[in-house]
Amino acid sequence: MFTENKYTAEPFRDIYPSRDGSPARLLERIDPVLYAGDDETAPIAATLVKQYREQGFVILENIFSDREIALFSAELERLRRTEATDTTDEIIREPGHGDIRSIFKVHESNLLFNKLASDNRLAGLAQYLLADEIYVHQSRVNYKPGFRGKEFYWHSDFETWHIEDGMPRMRALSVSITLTENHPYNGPLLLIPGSHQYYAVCEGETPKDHYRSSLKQQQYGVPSDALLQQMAQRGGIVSATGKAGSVIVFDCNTMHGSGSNITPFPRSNVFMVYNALSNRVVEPCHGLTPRPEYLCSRQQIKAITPQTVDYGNS
Ligand code: 6CS
Ligand code: FE
Repeated sequence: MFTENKYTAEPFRDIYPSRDGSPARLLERIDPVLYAGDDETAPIAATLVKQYREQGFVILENIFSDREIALFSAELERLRRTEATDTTDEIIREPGHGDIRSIFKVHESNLLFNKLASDNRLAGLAQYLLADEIYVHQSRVNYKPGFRGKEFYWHSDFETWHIEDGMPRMRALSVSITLTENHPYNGPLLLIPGSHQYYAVCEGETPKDHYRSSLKQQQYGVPSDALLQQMAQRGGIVSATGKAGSVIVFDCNTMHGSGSNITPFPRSNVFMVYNALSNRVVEPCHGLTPRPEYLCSRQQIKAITPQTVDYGNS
């Protein structure tokens, strides 16, 4: 599919086409996974860097202390209570009963999570893996409440961020901090090892204001059953279980999702999405209207300086 490049009036080929009427298929990834130099200067063990490069994700245990997790969890509970009746767009509610599903842009709206965004354990690692200055493309807390927390269907974040936000290349990653125990049974993040090496072209046309439905239940920008089966048969499926205080680091293109939570045990995580400054978003694909700032930093792109953060009694 060719689209006009307004600068050169030359058609340029989108190297990661999707939702353009072309058939569902897997394309080879063109971008590197790891932009960093050698593994020896990494802030994490070389074996973990190797795992991230080969699998598209790595689970780091015991990164945040019990006291830090208690602070983050108390803040999540405070937000859940104080935002109970709030109708701002940044708050996404579960379909039906209306429990809070996600709150976006917490790195801007919340002092504690603003500090967390520059925490060296997260931002320093992202800066190493992406080998560039970084900024927060998106942040959110996912509550995945007990009893009725709904699933997040399979998707590649990059496919959405490329098509709907205009993220040019695969030079971004997510970190998910587990605030509650992620058990095998309360809707943990599911990831397909090695899936980051293939770009799953999705069918269908993006509806207007797609985010108003996709953040509750995603139906566009999801892989076909056949492609999902192919990737899962090739790489298997890993359930990112772990104690609170773990950090799941995953590449922007790693296929992932999570099941519903019908247990009494919430599965709450904080997500920070770091994008390389050289990969800042441009216009969305297919002439789509840019998504709101709380989903995609566009007007407020600020480089992050990783630092040691003392959360004190904040
Ligand atoms: O549309 C997005 O940006 C969001 N959707 C999902 C399911 N994952 C990434 C992101 O939070
Ligand atoms: Fe996602």
